[in-house]
This record gives sequence, C-alpha cells and structure tokens, in this order.
Amino acid sequence: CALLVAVTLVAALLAATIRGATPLRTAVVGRCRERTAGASPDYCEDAWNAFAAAFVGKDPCNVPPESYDRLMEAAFQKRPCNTTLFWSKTKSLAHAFTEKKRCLLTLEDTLLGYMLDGLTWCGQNGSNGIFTECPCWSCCPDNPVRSFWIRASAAFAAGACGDAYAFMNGSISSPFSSESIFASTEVKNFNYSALNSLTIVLVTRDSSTDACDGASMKSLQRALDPALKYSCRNVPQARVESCISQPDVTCSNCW
Ligand code: AVW
Repeated sequence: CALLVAVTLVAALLAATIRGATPLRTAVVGRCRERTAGASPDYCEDAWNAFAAAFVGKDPCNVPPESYDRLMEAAFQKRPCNTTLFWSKTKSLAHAFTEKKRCLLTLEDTLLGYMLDGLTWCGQNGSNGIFTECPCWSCCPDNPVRSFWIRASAAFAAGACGDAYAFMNGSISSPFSSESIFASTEVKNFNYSALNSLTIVLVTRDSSTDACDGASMKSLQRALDPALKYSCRNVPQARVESCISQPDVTCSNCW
C-alpha cells in the first residue's frame, strides 16, 4: 500500500512537472497576476508560454537574447516618458528609491522585470524540464538568465523617452564599465529621437569625491549622442537615503 501511495505521488509530481506546474512557473505566473489584476486571465499564461518557449529543450549555453523576442512582444509594456531609472552597481539603492518614490521606475519595476527579478532558470537539450541549477552569469555568454536581462534591458532602454536618470556607483574606479549591461546594452539602445536628457546620479560614499570628472564618466559621455543633454551629479549616498525617507520630496529634488 505504501508503495502504491509513493508511486501515485511520483506520477502526480511528474505529470504536474510535464504540464509545467513547477515552482518557477508558480512564482512567475503569480507575480504576473499580482501586477495585472483586471487583465484577461490568459495574459499571464500566454506570457509564461512565450517565456518557457525561449529556453525549454535548449542547451543552457545556447540561448541568445533574441530567443526572448516573442516574450517581449507578448508582455513588454510601454511606460510614461520621464520615468526611466537605469542603475549600474547600485541595484539595492535604486530599488529602495523607486519603492518609495513612484516618480521613477527601474526595469525591475516593470511587469517583465518584476516577474523574473532574482530568479534563475534554464532548460536542457532533449528535455522538457525546467531547471533552477543553471550555468552562472559569466560561465557561458548565451545562458538563459543573462540573455533575458540583456534582451529586456535593450527593450527598456529603447523605450526610454523624455528625461531619464541613472544611479551609478561613484565609489568604484570604473562606474561606467564596458562589461555592465548599462554600458554594453542600454546606452547602445537609446532612442535619441525620443530621449531628451540623461542625468547621472553618481552616488558617492564620501561627499568630497568628484567622480563625475573622472575618466570613466568621460567615456560614458563619448558613448552618447552629442545632441543628448547630459548631466552628472555627485550625490552622497546619505542624501539619497534621506530623500527616500522623506515622502514629500519629489524625485528631482533628491539631487
Ligand atoms: P551591475 P548592470 N555575475 O550592477 O549595468 C553574476 O553591473 O550590468 O549593473 N551576476 C552578474 C554579473 C556577473 N559577473 N554581472 C551582472 N550580473 C547580474 C538592467 C547581477 O544580478 C537595469 F535596467 C547584478 O546584480 C539596469 O539599468 C546585475 O546583473 C542595468 O541593467 C547587474 O549588474 C543594470 O545592469
């Protein structure tokens, strides 16, 4: 009898896995539903199917960013102008900021970014399974997680219009590092006919640092269209934190 129960349980688990009811699916579809209350009930199922189709059955080192094109078409949402906040080496501060100040949005505040932030996923050649033990970020370039963030960041940057902002880390030697997604993907996908200005908030630990004048930020300026209005502010982290804690201070008054 115990054997029968065990066999039934394993069979049910297998059937659920094949139908795609994995913990990852539950998390992703759940986050999607949280953010799309009122949308068609199929919306998040369709988004999940487009997401899974990008990597299920594929070698986890051979999923290029274009694999997510269909997902982008299905679920990438437009956002208002003047709301884009990029970040590089300042993830937790940027997220703490947008959680309290709704005037700006990071990629992870948009539907797709929210659905997948902090998760890991991959498939395997010849299998319809979904796995969460996967090649690391830089173990092979075309891994499903890295490719997703590259593809989503390209769409996020291309959708930026009006005045955009970036939190960068003024306490490291190369805040604008060629390996970062901000440098390698986002800056290269700006739509200059829609973007009016880019303000860099260079977050410093020591208020006397002037990293805006450094070589790294000069290389960022060279990578931008000269017609784009560029400005860079050295802003002590304590000032950003104090701004986060003051509900009445609007975004642009924080720097
Ligand atoms: P980041 P980005 N190993 O702070 O400019 C493991 O450099 O790249 O900011 N994980 C990594 C690695 C690595 N070598 N490199 C990057 N990551 C992951 C999307 C890791 O999760 C938004 F729109 C790290 O926290 C921002 O404007 C994250 O990538 C822009 O792209 C960011 O690394 C931030 O990308």
